[in-house]
Amino acid sequence: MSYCFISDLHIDNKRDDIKTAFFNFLNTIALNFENLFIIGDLFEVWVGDDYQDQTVLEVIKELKKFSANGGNIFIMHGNRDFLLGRDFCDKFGGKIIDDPYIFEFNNKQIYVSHGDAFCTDDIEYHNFKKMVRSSKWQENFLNETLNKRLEIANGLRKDSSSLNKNKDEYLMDVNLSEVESIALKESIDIIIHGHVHRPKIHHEKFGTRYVLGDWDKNFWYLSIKNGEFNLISKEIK
Ligand SMILES: [Mn+2]
Repeated sequence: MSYCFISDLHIDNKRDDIKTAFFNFLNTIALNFENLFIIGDLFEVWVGDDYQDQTVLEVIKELKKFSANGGNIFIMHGNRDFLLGRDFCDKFGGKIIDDPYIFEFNNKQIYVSHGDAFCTDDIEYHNFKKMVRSSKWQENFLNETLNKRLEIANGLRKDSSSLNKNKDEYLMDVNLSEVESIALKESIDIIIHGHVHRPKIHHEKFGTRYVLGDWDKNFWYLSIKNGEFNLISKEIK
């Protein structure tokens, strides 16, 4: 079995370069893998599966091509696109997976998460997450008109970026004791996550933690093929 992991593309209609890099990736590198895992923040924002601009339609088309070639697509929610739903995934035959997603590979327990759940020092963010992940909030939000939802999402985005500006660096990274305690509790050997935009391979007490990078000047993916793990980055031209 071969697996490819990506996260934090933050696609929106302002970054054509990233969209294009993603489509190139899907039509070349990704074809070498049976399973493509997009583990959060494929999109910069998601206000409901009924929102479809040109960018969204193109993404659906390219993902559909990938599954038509026999590839499996797994989608995990990120902190920005947590409203991605089954309607969206059905359009290209993708499957939504829970965060965390745990699977066994070569007798190793692999724990896959977007990564925001590890950042427990950022209490403000976790209170916000608790609110927007409640079914009540989501139901109310999705009942608003599309324009109203876009307006609310814009407001939330501005709030969070101004809050984050004043936050200490450590708040924006994982809390290592949280990571260790989860790994211990679930007997995990390998953790794969994104979110923090600090791509790196960490050798922790429990095993290895692969942190994916966000797509910006470079794109990042974790390749699991022939039993080997490789965190790879290439320039976006
Ligand atoms: Mn994120």
